[in-house]
Amino acid sequence: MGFWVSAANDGRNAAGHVRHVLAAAGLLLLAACAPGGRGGPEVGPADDEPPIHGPVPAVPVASEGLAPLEPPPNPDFTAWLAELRADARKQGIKDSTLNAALKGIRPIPRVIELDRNQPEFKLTYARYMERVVPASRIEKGRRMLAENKPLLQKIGAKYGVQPRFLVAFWGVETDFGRVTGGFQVIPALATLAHDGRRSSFFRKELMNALRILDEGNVTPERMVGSWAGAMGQCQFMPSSFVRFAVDEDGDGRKDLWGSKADVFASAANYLKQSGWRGDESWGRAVKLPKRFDARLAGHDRRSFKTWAALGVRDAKGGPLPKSDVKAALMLPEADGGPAFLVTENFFTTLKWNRSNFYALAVGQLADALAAR
Ligand SMILES: [Ca+2]
Repeated sequence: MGFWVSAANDGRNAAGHVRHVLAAAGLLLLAACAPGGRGGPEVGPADDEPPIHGPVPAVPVASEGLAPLEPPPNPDFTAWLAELRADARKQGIKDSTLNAALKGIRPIPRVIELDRNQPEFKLTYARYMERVVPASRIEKGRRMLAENKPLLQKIGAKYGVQPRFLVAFWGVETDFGRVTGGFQVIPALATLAHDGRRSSFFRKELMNALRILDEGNVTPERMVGSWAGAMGQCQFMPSSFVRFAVDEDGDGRKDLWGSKADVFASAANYLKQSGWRGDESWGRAVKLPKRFDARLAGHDRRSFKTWAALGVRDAKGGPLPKSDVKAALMLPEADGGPAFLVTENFFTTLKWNRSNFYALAVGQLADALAAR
């Protein structure tokens, strides 16, 4: 899913780094879609559009690697495509699907440009939150929650994911289905798979995308997404689509572009399979005592009781709940700034998108949707 802006590169591991490098390209796409910057296949968001994110499947970095940065020479695209096609056919994908999906496709130079020019940058936490959870998004999210209430409640109960979280993911990913990316996914993934930088990762995603077409879920024309192939209203990468997408409305197609039932259920299924706890929230803002040892922050879980004994208070300075629920201390800014105690659903959100900022945005948007 989303290869878009995420500024919280906590550097935990190389896979996270890949994700963040990929995610960083989002700003460029946003810039590319600014008025006047439009051209080629993009029909993306305006330049003031908050960034979009999404789950990204694990990248086996050791074998894929970020290096070498200079791509090895690739065969001519047409020859490469013929070989890919033969491989897809061997894997059981129908000729009719391959004809429809691959006929006449060409590499998209813009995709290479976006993949190559990923700046090192960092948004501050405050700036990130302004962009991802503006007041307008909270307002719209409340409206969406109300308008889709029966459907969300049904799906929420079935999968064990609270409706406010489903709406929060939907809002942060695509502004509730409004901005789903403007690239044809097959040519975009073919461009990246043919290119030398992360060929094997994107080739697998391309095969999964062909499989999705082969199942008749969507036509190649309607299969649009981000420049790196994150698709539909919840920005699933093809591998996530194959693993988690659901035909909830029962029309025989998993339609993550046009069916809200399929979108909500697929997101809920992803979260459920990743360990979501439907009877817990995600965490809360807290206040630290003066001269607090910031080295206690990180992924180590301690009970709320233990945190209270360490002097942590709720955000307004009151006592923490006397609870045995385990939480980790998250300090999104290096020095000072806000502090949060986060519980298991926060870490499940990191499986969707490995960015602390992202997970804090989803949690706080979900809270804002519930508060009136
Ligand atoms: Ca369906």
